[in-house]
Amino acid sequence: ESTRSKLIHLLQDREREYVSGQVLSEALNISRSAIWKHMKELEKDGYTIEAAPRKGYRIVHTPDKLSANTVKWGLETNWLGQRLHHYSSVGSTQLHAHEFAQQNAEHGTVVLADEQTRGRGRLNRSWHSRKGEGVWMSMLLRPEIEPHRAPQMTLLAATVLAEVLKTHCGMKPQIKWPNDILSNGKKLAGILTELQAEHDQIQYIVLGTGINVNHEAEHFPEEIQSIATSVRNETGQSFELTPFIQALLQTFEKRYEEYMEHGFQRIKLRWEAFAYRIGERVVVKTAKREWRALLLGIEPDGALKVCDEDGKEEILYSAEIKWGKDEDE
Ligand code: BTX
Repeated sequence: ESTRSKLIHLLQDREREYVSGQVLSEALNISRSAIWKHMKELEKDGYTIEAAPRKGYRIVHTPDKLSANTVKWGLETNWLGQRLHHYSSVGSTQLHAHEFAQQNAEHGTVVLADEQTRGRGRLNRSWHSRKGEGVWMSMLLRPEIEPHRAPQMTLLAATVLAEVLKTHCGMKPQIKWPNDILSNGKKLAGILTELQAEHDQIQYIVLGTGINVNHEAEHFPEEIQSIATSVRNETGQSFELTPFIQALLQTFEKRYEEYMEHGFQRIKLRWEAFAYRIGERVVVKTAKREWRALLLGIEPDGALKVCDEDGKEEILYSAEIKWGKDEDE
């Protein structure tokens, strides 16, 4: 844990009370003038700090503003997000993460932006990423697994998103295989997993997540208004992005380690707890064809299992599922 985040912890533990420079300097093992410098940095990130002679320091206001510092301070992870880059506006956080990866950035590096002007989805689709209203984030991962297991990372990320939306926001999210997070059938978040592999080895994965948090319904572009939703839209409540992102990173790190240690089985169970439309009739679409099928569930490796109208079962590694309104798309 960095000195900064320890400092934030110390001040936040005694909410609204003064902590003396002496106490801070002893707890952190740095000089009182170094403490002063840290306080100035905190103010740059939007904290309001009160310094009173003989009493010490206290936080009067914690900023909602997203920055590398506000996310890192108080972040309880060992490796995920300990290297963190934040931008106010980018084309796509995915591209930045790929660049960092090629410059040998370490496992767990995170890229965040307030806004994306060219946010992307799968198959070159675009991802609307309005300024300050959502989590637009890419994580650089260097897992030691075989490339064919990379799609499991998408399912892992989906369970983490669903879990955090449930515990942090009190929602009942659903997962649509492989990568959509829905609420009441509308799209709340998406995941984009991009893999760089060579000689049958994963070099790195850039895992992008886009979550609509504080959008009002009319903030979405017209063409997706009927299919998109946000946390605020669903719960009637807005959420500060910083603690939400911290919860995501903390939960992701925990589940990732569980996956590395125990394999996909436990993730699968969690995934199934949130899975949507299992046992129901849907339309399945692949690059080659489109057909009606029964959604049976996922296989031990995360692949999708469906059954066509003649009772023939099939296992699919890449496909889209449609139902209801979007069946006719
Ligand atoms: P996807 O291909 O499953 O979904 C893309 C489709 O979703 C679009 O064609 C559109 O219909 C719809 N859509 C676009 N924007 C939104 C939105 N904000 N909310 C709901 N529906 C929308 C999903 O791809 C993967 C998205 C990953 C986004 C993250 S954000 C951080 C990172 N950077 C980046 O450029 N992409 C990822």
